[in-house]
Amino acid sequence: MADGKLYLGNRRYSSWSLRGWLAVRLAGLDVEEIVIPMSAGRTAAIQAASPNGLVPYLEHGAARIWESLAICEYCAEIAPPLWPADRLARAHGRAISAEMHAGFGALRRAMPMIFGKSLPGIGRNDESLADIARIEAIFRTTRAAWGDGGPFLFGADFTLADAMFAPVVARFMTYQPELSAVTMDYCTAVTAHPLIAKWAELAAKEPESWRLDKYESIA
Ligand SMILES: N[C@@H](CCC(=O)N[C@@H](CS)C(=O)NCC(=O)O)C(=O)O
Repeated sequence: MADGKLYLGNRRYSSWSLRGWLAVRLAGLDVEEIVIPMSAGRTAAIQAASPNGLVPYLEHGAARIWESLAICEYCAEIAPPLWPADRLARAHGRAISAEMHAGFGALRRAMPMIFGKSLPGIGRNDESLADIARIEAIFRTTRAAWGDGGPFLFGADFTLADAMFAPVVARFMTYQPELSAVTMDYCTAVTAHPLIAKWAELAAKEPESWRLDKYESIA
């Protein structure tokens, strides 16, 4: 029997669910995944299941954890290598992850995650492009300081910082803004990660009836 439950939204749309799911899977927690199809507005079944009415939401043993970043930290206590071993690198990883968690609203609004869809050129405005420029600076400076030895932000290991930025990579693949070679290489590596490939496979299998016009009508 599993040790708990992880509540998620549609894999096609729920960027925060992707972050929580990556953390839980990277930590190797044995939890049942419950995917709740999202509505156009607030989803009654999500509000009924989760204390803050949002997904991801993790029940693991007696622990009850909502908010993707809190789920990441819980998973890192179980699997410490999910943050970099070096204290300065770890502090930087937490800073950029917190920045992701708190910000980039313009990018999120203009380019919502629609996993597997191709919408090149859509969603570009001054604010979303400014968010993209800041994200590219994060990728560039983090990889320059700590990325030697592998393709991810902190080198060979896919850390929680990579998990926090994985939905941004998915957006970049969908909307294809102009990106530097450093960002493109990073996006290629994240997309090829086995857990991202697994998420893509499961997203593609979701029923057509789960699709939401508010996202699918973006063109
Ligand atoms: N700050 C939250 C954001 C979570 C969030 O906004 N989740 C969305 C799905 S991506 C949600 O549950 N929306 C409610 C709904 O669709 O009913 C976190 O980091 O977990």
